[in-house]
Amino acid sequence: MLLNASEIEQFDRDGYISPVSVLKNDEVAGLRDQLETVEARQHGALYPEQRSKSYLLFKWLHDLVQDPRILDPVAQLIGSDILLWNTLFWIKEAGSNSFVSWHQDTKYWGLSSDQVITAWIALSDAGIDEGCMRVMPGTHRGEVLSHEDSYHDDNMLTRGQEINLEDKEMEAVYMPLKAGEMSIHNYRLAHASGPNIAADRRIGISMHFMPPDTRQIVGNWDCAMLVRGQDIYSNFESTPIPACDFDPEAVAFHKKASKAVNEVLYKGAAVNDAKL
Ligand SMILES: O=C(O)CCC(=O)C(=O)O
Repeated sequence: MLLNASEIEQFDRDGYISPVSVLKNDEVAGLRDQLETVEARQHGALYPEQRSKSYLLFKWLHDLVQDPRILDPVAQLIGSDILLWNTLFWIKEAGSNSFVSWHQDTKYWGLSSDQVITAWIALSDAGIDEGCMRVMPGTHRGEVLSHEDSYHDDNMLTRGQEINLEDKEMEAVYMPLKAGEMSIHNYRLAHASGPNIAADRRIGISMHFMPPDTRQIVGNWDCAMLVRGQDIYSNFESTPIPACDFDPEAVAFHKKASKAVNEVLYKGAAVNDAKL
């Protein structure tokens, strides 16, 4: 499952790689079933606060983020000492208008490193009709662009933050994925996604990995999970290991962790409409 030299070169030049095969069909079906069983118990949806730092709530996700098929390519890109900062669910229901406006995550996550990367794994097909991600190649090497907060109801981002790319949209590249595949992008790369006009839900999980010398420079406290190698810096508090889904100790920690992420993401915002 290792990346080849031209994929690594593309990642450096363009800021993304897609698709990378990770899970077999039966594995995808098993994970989707675990997620949808929880949703069914909760009247059909995750609660907003369950979208982030969810590897503390779901044992299966805690296991998934340590899968060598995900970590081997990540290690090729950022080195063999790896912290997981966050995971986020990105679920667009069939026929929904949910979208993600053009943005760069560097602007909002409060992380000091240029090397933070997002691995986004599909638990259902995520093609153009399903509203897959689009990226603007090379923007990870430029400035952090100016963002406006729109607070659009259908925008899945916390503040509906948006870069105006106007005439550049033609240069954007779609990253369609089959269920079980992932894309990887640098968190400074401008990215967006459109509505889901297909008949199935689009279920994605983003996993945010960083080298351990990264610091949280906006929030007073933050946590992360060491998924490979060593952390000689201890800039982030280590997260507990959930023994099962909704392990009480991990759930209590998740409350503090997701609140801390929420405070960083909404720092300076006019409105906190608690999308996470
Ligand atoms: O799922 C999407 O469409 C957007 C995801 C995203 O913005 C991210 O993973 O950083």
